[in-house]
Amino acid sequence: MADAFPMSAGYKPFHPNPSKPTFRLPAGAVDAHCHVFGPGERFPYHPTRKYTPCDAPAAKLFALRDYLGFSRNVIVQASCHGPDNRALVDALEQAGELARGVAVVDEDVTDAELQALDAAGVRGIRFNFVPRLADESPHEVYKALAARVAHLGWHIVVYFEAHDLARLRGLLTGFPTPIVVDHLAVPDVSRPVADNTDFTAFMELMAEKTDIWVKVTCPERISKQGPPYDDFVPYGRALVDRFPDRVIWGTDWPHPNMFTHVPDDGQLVDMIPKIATTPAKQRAMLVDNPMRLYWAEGGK
Ligand code: 0GY
Repeated sequence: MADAFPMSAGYKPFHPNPSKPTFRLPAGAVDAHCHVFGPGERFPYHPTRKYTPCDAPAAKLFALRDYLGFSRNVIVQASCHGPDNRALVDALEQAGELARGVAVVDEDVTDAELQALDAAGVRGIRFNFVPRLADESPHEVYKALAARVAHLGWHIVVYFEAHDLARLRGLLTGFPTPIVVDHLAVPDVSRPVADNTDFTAFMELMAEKTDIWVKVTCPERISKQGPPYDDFVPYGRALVDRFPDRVIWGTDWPHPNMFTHVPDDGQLVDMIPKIATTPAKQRAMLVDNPMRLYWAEGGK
């Protein structure tokens, strides 16, 4: 039978057999950026998607969580499922208290649907400003959605690239919710940290607005050098050192849109002590911060 959802050309599936990390994660560590994809037969990919991933079902994610030594996951809706959050909700229902979610919704979402997502464990919505992944909506749409989810105590996750900060700054700082920025705001890591004006502008924004958080994630797609991603380290460390209470970390499994290489999740975990250089910083980034953001009512 023909595959209904053939992967995008050149797309590399996730690592079949990642290494066991030598770094021991602190008890209660949260993988705060990961995805579930399909399986397409049960949860079809969205007609508006810009890529078709490999299936990466919840059972595989939870097996990886246990293998790497994490306790919990924050599962982020990716663009290939559009605003159809069924695969996400199914994963959250399977995980119970061990996972929270970030959904994607459009302006037609009803309050009852938002309430149902909240009951399933969703604590935020994601706005994707990366053109290769999503088409941008009029900014009024984002403002209206942010106002609606503020009532639920949720936050907004934003994915944009460093050069776009100046354009988006006014929109982002107007949201009445906390903001969580994906993947360090995607800096150009080929430049020294101190000479990178886009990154400096982002750090200044974080200094000014104390309800902006950042994910120190995705060396596999931000690094220009490839594994072991040494060029990513000074950028991650700069954020952890300056904002230790507002950084979170995640694997980004199953690493959508990798065309250059297949990341080894164990190797990604082994980067953590290079970025968060003391046990106190590691505990903040991996446990205390994501628990505050996603399990504010207390985790079991
Ligand atoms: C990520 C990164 C990517 C994909 C998506 O929504 C998405 O499809 O976020 C990417 O291709 O950079 O967050 O995992």
